[in-house]
Amino acid sequence: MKTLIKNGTLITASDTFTADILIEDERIARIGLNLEADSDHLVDATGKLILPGGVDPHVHLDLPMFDTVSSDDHYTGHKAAAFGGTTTAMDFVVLESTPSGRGQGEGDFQYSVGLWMKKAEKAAIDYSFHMNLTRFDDQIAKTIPSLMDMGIQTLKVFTAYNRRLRLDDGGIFKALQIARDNGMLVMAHCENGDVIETLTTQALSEGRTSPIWHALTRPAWGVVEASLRMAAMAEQANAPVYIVHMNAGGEVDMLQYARERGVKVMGETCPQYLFFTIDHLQRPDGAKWICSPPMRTEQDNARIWEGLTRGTLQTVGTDHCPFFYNGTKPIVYEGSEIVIPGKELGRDDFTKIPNGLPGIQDRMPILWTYGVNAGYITPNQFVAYTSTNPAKIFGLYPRKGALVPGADADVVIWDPNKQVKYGMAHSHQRTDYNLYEGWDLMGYPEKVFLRGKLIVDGAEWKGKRGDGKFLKRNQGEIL
Ligand code: DUC
Ligand code: ZN
Ligand code: ZN
Repeated sequence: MKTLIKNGTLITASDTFTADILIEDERIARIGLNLEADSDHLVDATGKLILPGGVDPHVHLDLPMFDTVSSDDHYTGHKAAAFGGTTTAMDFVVLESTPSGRGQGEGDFQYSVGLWMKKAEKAAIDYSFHMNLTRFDDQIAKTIPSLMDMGIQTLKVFTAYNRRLRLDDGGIFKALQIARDNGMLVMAHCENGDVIETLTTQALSEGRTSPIWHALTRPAWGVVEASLRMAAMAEQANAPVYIVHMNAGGEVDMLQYARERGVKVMGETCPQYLFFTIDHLQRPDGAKWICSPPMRTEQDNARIWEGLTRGTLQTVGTDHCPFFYNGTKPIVYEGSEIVIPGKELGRDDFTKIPNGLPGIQDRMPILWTYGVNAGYITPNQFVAYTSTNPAKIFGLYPRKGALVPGADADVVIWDPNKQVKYGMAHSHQRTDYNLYEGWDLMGYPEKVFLRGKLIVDGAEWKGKRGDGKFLKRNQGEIL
């Protein structure tokens, strides 16, 4: 099957030029001027932009949390992603123990990946996994490299969530060394677990239970300090590290400080840290903005923008981890009523509010209007942050994140003049609210191809469950 897209303006991470693209089956076959081919489909993209499909390096689909689960699964979350121009998503495997018991190392990894593979059978876009490294012992250490055989070359570590997800610094340091020796990459959630634990206990004992206390018990200095600590450990291990969801201005300062000294540290931010502040948690519906790390201040927003403008940061992911705001009231999704317990679980206690926000669909359209149109980043930086850089860092480039012959034909036709009053009316994220309700957008995906198949055509969904493929990843690049 051949599709010829004529006269579009191609935007890559480095160039902008007018050309035609010929797609043959699942790949880009040719790019050039005045291409002629007897194609099955001809698309006139005059006045439109052509982008490589977005790559979201950080999502949490079907993730059990507290007494519920994140409300998008590998079908609904992927469908929403596609409507926002994203054609590859990476989520995190929870490290479980085999039913026969703990400490089996490779067995636990295989078992856990198997559970996630099963969940992802309904995938609608391409996907891969990171492994949450939430325990560390000799057996685990020995078997970490076996993850590479499963196409997983990334380990996520946490400096917070004491006694649940956190590793001590010794474990993190050894994980960095193992990653270094095997061409793997450590991703780090940086907060200060001890400070959070102490402040949370104190807040609860003083009866402070409202959403704002979620932010007040997770101070910005904790992430600043933890990010610098992580960069310092990476340097001492001579390993690269990727810091997820950078949220504080001081954290970007630490990233810049470390990178200027040659430390192989890379940083990701997410749209919520560019637009929202701790004040949103003071609203009556403040629970909608509860995620970890929390929202900060306008000064932090500004410093993170500056990090994107200057290129201190490398990627924009989403940390998409949606929950219903009112999980007692059904919504209609694809014609069926659905309700999943959500933020109301923590009505009387902020520590019981499931942590996480929707954003997998919002990322590219919101960043285009409020990043590119607003003059913070160029269209090429937009492509770099949302597609090419994540593809490079996570070992998918140039199969993903590139408009070149031979690449997967994950192609977005983007209408830069399309005006949209954004919000629930446009959202396919399976939850009952959208953080960007009523925001005016200019520029929006018009058609989205996944490996040559048109899966989004305007407002029409043409994809289906099972269209998405698991991507075995190679060693990535250090940017
Ligand atoms: N933070 C969240 O808010 N949700 C999921 C995981 C995380 O780190
Ligand atoms: Zn995290
Ligand atoms: Zn996350």
